[in-house]
Amino acid sequence: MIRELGDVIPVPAEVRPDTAVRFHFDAGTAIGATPGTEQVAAYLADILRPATGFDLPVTPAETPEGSGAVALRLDRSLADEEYRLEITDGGVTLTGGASAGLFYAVQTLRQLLPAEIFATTPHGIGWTLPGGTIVDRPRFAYRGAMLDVARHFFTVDEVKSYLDTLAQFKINHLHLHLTDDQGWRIEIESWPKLTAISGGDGTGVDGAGPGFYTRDDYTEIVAYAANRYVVIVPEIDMPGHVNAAQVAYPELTADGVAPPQRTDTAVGYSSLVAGKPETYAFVEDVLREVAELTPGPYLHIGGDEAQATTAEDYRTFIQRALAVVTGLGKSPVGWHEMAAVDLPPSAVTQFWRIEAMDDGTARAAAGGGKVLMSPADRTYLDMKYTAESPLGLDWAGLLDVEKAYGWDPAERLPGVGEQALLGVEAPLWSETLRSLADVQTMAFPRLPAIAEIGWSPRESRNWESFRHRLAACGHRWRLQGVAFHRSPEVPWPA
Ligand code: IFG
Repeated sequence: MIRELGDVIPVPAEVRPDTAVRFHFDAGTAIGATPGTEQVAAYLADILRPATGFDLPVTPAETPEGSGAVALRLDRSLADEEYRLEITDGGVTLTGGASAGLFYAVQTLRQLLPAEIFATTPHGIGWTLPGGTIVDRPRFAYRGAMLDVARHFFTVDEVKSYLDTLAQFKINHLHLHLTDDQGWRIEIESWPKLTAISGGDGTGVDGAGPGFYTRDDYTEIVAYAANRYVVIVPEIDMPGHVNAAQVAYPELTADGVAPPQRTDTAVGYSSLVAGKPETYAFVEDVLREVAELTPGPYLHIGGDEAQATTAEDYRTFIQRALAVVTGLGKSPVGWHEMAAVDLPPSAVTQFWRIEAMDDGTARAAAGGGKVLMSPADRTYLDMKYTAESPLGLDWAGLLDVEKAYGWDPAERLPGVGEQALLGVEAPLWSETLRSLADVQTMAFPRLPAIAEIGWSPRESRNWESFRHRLAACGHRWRLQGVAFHRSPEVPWPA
């Protein structure tokens, strides 16, 4: 069964089918890599070889004409993430503005092959691509997912698996929520007890989340993400959500007494002390060490649910924390409460609540600041699909696939239009999650909906088309061992 050229998630910007044309991969197909495309060419060969059983040799090709039937080339006149995919009887040409665009051309090409391309052993099925041309580019620069590894810890391999799947939908940022009341999940050499105590046994919700990333682990995640053109955004949540830090270092509390370890799911009860010098020694050391390990431009400082911090202390603290981040040469990201203070130009406000009006975010946008849209009622993947969902919460309402798809970030907040938007991000909080399968079940198929909102032209989005394109993902996820929710909204094949 030949797929339609536009049968891709996210739906491409321009699809020009040529139904008179097909391209068939066969044992003689070669891949030609023009200068600068070698890494993506090797990646393309790697992902096609197992299921096809073809050699698919990669040969250097000075020009596309001199290459094999599949040619990769760069065209610097395109934007980095922009690509062109041209499929003719005689060959396939993948053109990218940079390697990222080429990588996305490969993701699209793979989606146009039969689902069996995800098999790990050779299948005799015909490896045929529909003919025509796709020209594609993202609507927003930031298409993100967030994984809460504090309430429940997920191993390096589990994070890698999540990266493998989300990269297929052209998601290009993974925000790791590394610290919270229940656990501290990243090693800080200058404050070793943060993980020695609050990354150890018994940490996490119900004590079920022990674990932390060493500096090497975190570096491994960053590198793995980068090879999939995903930027890691680390979050150190402050001044609230700090009980785990205070258990490890009581000097971070007002009275110097360590609070009890917390394994429940309450929020809003802990706070750093804005008036104590120890607080800023802590903040400076932690953010410096995280910045050293983070090649990406963003450091997320949290800022949410600081009910145990007075408004004045909150402003004092946030202003100093913002200065530490910009002093490290990074762009600060914060949940939208941060917009209570005047923000530096590079700051990104992450909108997360469900009230339509939030003048802090609108004020930040009016000041030229960028906004990252994560309205909980549309993007929080820890919301239950239905009341019967065994996993997840429901404080922001139930979130089925159609609701996750049927909204637009430019219409969400008065005063926050297209130009103010950096993009969208789908957070997945882990209070109720205990395994990678739980993460996948909550993320798929709703994360692809957020990915399409972040990537595709607004006018090309269509629920009927999307739900049918989603149906084709079911077989692919099964072949990859990715758990997913068989939502009745999607016409999954038998
Ligand atoms: N809100 C809290 C999270 C998490 C979430 C669960 C934010 C920014 C509810 N803060 O969302 O820590 O508990 O849905």
